Amino acid sequence: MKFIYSLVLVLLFSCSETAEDRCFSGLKDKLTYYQEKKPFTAGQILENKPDYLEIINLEKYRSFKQDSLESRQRYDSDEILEKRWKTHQEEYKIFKEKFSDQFSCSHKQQVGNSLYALGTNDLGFWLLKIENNKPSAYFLGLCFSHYYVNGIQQKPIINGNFLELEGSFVKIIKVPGLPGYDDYSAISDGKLFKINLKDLTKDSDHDGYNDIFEKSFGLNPENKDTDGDGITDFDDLNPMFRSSKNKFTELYELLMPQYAKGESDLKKQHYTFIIFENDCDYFHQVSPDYRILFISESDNKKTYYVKMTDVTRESISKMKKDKKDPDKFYISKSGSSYERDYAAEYKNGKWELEIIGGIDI
Ligand SMILES: [Ca+2]
Ligand SMILES: [Ca+2]
Ligand SMILES: [Ca+2]
Repeated sequence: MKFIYSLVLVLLFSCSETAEDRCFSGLKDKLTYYQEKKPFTAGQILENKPDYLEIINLEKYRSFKQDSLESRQRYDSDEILEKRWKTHQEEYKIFKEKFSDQFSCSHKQQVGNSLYALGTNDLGFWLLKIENNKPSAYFLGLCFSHYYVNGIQQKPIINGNFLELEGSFVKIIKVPGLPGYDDYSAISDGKLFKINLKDLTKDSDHDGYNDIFEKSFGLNPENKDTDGDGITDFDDLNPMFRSSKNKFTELYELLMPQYAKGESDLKKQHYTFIIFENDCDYFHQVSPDYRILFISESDNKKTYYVKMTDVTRESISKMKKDKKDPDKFYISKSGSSYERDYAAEYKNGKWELEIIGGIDI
């Protein structure tokens, strides 16, 4: 009985926060301080590694330093770089086409009827596969902040039933004066990251996203329609939440970044998401032109992957009410190189935005 009682209390407590609290800044806001996360040790990375990942210590290997110097080719002349870029474009043309140019690709390999490559985008590493003309991408769930995959692999990446990638454990080094720009240094070299293809390609709800992707970002791997709005996760531009229309969702839609590509191109980009860290219900209800995912502002509601990996590039703040005018609000948006502060006024069913401040870096 005591247990039930405390459970009820916890539920009451957690439900007491309203949309009002989550969307508007005010007295109830807790002060949060930005805290630089202490980098993991090799031991901590091992302790927290995903279950499906096997890590083998190699005796002969390319070090992080050697690999990052050679594979980035930063000292080559423009001419050589351009030539190499053209060769690469030609070699990976089929991946560029099939995956609508969403990944940077490497380590192409033909196995029977299937063509594989390693893909990288803002979210992380993916195994790309083209079989019978059909493209599939499988998220690896290895965070950039811990795992470095060598640019030059000594062996083919598919070995029997396994994906095998040589690399290192790394930590992020923040570059002073360059926010959002991360550099890395090795904490332990000579690793082989090995994942069974069966575990990697598992898609329990058959919606097109592997379980590892869904778990990493907080979608439901057992239900192909996470938010129950009738659109499957793979086709839903806002797969976590049901979209709705009201004046505050309209304000968030106005402030979301705009992209030049046509709507149909963006709809085809099933593996490209803009990620917002925001708990506001109105923001969650937007109807975007491109794929979005939300991360909770509170650390204990984040998945391990997004807690460890910085995947947000854009952010939009809570709203602040004007003290006198009930139709006036203050809100700001920012990216890695800018911040804009707006006064937003709701007049005759429309928002009028005025820039009232900001910075460019
Ligand atoms: Ca799935
Ligand atoms: Ca849905
Ligand atoms: Ca939805």
